[in-house]
Amino acid sequence: MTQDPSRAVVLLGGGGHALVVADAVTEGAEILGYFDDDPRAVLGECTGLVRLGTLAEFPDASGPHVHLAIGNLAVRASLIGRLTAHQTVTIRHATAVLSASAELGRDVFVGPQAVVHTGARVGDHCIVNTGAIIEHECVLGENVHVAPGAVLGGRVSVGPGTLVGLGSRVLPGIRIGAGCVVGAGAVVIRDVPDGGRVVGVPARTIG
Ligand code: JB2
Repeated sequence: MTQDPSRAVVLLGGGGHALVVADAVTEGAEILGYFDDDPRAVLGECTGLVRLGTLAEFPDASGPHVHLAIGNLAVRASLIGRLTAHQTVTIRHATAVLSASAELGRDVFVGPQAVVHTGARVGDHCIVNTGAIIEHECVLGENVHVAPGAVLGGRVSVGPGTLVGLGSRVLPGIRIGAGCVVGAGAVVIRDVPDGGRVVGVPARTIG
C-alpha cells in the first residue's frame, strides 16, 4: 500500500482542494510550492507557499514529485495525461483509516477521517475526501472523486471519472459506471450506467 509522502512534492493547483491537500501533508514531508494559473490562488494567501508557475509550466518528468491537487474532475483528466511519466505522491491525512489490505493507486488523496476498508482498491488519481467511507472490497477506477461524507457500502464499484457527491450513500454491491455524477445526498439503490447522472432518495436519473 502506498503511504504518505516522504519527500518533497509540488502541488498542481492552488485552490480549495490544494489547501485541503496541503493540510494533510505529514510532518517531515515538504511542499516545494504549487502550480496554478491564478497568481492570487488561495493556497499562497493562506499558507505562504510559493506559486512556481502556471499549470502549463509544471516541470517535465525529470522534475520533483507531483500531486494533482485540483478538485474538478474534467480539469484533473486533462492533466493526468501529462503525468504518465512523472513521479507522483499519494497523500493521506494522519486521521484517515486505511486497512492493511486496502490498495491505493498512485497520486491518490485520502482526507481527514476517511476510511478505506479491508480489501478495497482505489485507482490512480482518486480523491477520497474528508470523512468518506469506502467499505470492504469496493473498487474505484482512475480519477474518481468520493466527496466529503459520502459512503460506499461493501463491494461497490465505481468507474473512472465519476463524482460521488457530498453525503451520498451507495448501497452494497451497486455498480456505478464511468463518467457518472451522483448528486449530493443521493441514495443509490440501483446500478448506474456509464455517463449516468442520478439525484435524490432513492436516486433517479436526470438529464
Ligand atoms: O475550468 C477550468 C478550471 N477550473 C479550475 N479550466 C482550467 N484550465 N483550469 C481550471 N481550474 C484550475 O484549478 C485553476 O487553476 C484553479 O485555480 C484550480 C483550482 O480550482 P478551484 O479553486 O476552482 O477549486 P479546487 O479544484 O481547488 O476545489 C474544488 O474541488 C474541491 C474538491 C472546490 O469545489 C472545493 O470546494 C472542493 N472541496
